[in-house]
Amino acid sequence: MTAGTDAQAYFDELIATDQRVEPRDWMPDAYRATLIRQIAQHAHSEIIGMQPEANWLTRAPSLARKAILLAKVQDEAGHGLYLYAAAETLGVTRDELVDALLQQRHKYSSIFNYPTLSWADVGTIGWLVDGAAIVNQVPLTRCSYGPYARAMIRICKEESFHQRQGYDVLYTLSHGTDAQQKMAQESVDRWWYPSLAMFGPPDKDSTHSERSMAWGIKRHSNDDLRQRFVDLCVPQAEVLGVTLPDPDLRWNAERGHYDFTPPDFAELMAVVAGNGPANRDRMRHRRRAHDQHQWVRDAAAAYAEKNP
Ligand code: BYC
Repeated sequence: MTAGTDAQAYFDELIATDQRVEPRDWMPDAYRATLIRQIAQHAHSEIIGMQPEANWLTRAPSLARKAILLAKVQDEAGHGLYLYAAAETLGVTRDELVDALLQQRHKYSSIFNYPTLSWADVGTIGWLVDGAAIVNQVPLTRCSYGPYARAMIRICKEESFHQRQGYDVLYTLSHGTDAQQKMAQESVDRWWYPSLAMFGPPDKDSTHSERSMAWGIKRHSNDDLRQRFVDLCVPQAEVLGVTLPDPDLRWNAERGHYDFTPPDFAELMAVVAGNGPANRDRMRHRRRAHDQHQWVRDAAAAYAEKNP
């Protein structure tokens, strides 16, 4: 359908009746731009997000742990590829998206700008970072844009497996020797607030939430999802035997939720602006990998040309 009153009415009807918008459908330019922005940021996060865990591949404590971690990191590459493919259905090319990341015109999740200092960080990333991603992304399986919603179904299934492997690593450490318990606790202490910051700025400062929710792209606000995540983590931390590093964390019977200290949003904005502990390393590594693998892209293009 082409642009015009009918096309707009059809789009409005799809959104109002909670149906899916598909690539063939007319959509407002701002809806398309918002989706490209969010899906691309998500894809870049998966690709950059391979680095912190890959740092421990050569030092995994057993063959089984190494094989599991290798599979997880490869899944993340796969998630990036599904998501780039979903973004491409909106009329943008893979090259444009990759360029936008390399030239830092696009963002990726703040969380991947923190370093992985111990083996326990592999467990904590699975538990908290994949855990936060799942809370954020399960509602995106009902996103109004069909290709993104469908990619999310598959990604969330794999991430729930990732989350359990992280939980298992941490559970083993927190029920191990004193040194292992200390390592698990120290890791949780470092990752708690950056994980809470993954949900984005507080609702009052969120640029896109209101419009994205009206379009059925986002289904819940940043603060609502952050609260849901805290409520889920508290009982899990008890089973793990680790403490969440917030002295003000307590059940509020009136609200039916845990009260908690929000993350430092000034730190979030500084990390997003490029000044986190590992931003420069992450981008340097990504650019180097991109350059070193130019030959793969050239070979694939030459093969495609010879075999139309
Ligand atoms: N980090 O208006 P707002 C994974 C930006 S990876 C960086 O609230 P929105 C995994 C935001 O983009 C999964 N930037 O934005 C991989 C916006 O900037 P622009 C990652 C952030 O879009 C490997 C501005 O701040 N998941 O699971 O309504 C290993 C204002 O924010 C952040 C996704 O990407 C941040 N934390 O809501 C392990 C989920 N927060 O674009 C695990 C998909 C905000 O105006 N994305 N910004 O320049 C989303 O759900 C939403 O985009 C967000 C932000 C909730 C992140």
